[in-house]
Amino acid sequence: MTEDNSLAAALAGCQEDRVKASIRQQLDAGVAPADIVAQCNQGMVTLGERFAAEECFLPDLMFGGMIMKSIMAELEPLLEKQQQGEPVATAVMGAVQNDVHDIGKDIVIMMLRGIGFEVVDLGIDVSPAKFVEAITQHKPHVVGMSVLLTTCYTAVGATVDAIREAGLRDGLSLMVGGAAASPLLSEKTGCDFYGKTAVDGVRFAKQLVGLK
Ligand code: B12
Repeated sequence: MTEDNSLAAALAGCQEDRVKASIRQQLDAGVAPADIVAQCNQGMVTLGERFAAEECFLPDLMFGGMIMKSIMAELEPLLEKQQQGEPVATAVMGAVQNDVHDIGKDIVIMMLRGIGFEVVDLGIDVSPAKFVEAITQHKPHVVGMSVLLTTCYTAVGATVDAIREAGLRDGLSLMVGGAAASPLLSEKTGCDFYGKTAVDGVRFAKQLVGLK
């Protein structure tokens, strides 16, 4: 059997030194930072599968998360800033109530900022009331909810309902993403868009404000 020497495999195995060496090597070879992020996403998915199969445990998820965060800190300044000057539009993003996973949400934020959006990051475990408060204050074009736990499905619906009840739904676009999200969840909860990846979310946001 041949050994998998990929970056994704190194991250899925929480092999920090191998992850760092691979990233350095790829950056030196001119690989685009966004491609490196995509390989890391795959590694995190595999790490989750190993956790579900009891091949690794919670401390491994935590360590994997820490490695991924340090990768993002390194790559963020390298992701091409395509838009300078005044923000082109505003977005509000958060991980829904009871969900503390923030790596994917932060990638979406990083990419939206890269195309010139001003992004209000509400963080993790964001209650419906907090989303409503931020929408009232910042008047965003788009709101993004991140959900990685199936137990948090109801939090997506509760957030959409709270936004509607506050009279803020008209003219506002709602997108949902994260490992537990799906087109069905988006449809059932009354969102406008489901994004499988951060790139999908950015494409949706771009098209909303007429950016090419
Ligand atoms: C790392 C990790 C953790 C870390 C999180 C660290 C952090 N700071 O985020 C810690 C250790 C805290 C953790 C805790 C738990 N976790 Co966890 N975790 C993961 C893991 C391995 C990786 C998540 C990740 O960062 N992926 C990488 C990012 C880049 O991917 P992503 O978030 O999906 O985001 C991408 C897209 O989805 C998209 N996206 C994300 N958000 C949005 C939003 C919008 C609007 C758009 C358009 C796109 C978008 O963009 C990103 C890039 O393309 C996943 C496995 C998986 N398959 O996701 C399990 C996983 C999500 N966790 C799981 C579980 C069970 C838990 C715990 C309950 C474990 C426990 N027993 O305590 C707790 C729950 C804590 C809580 N209340 O939230 C399960 C969930 C199962 C389920 N069906 O609900 C998973 C799927 C693992 C598994 N296979 O069992 N976890």
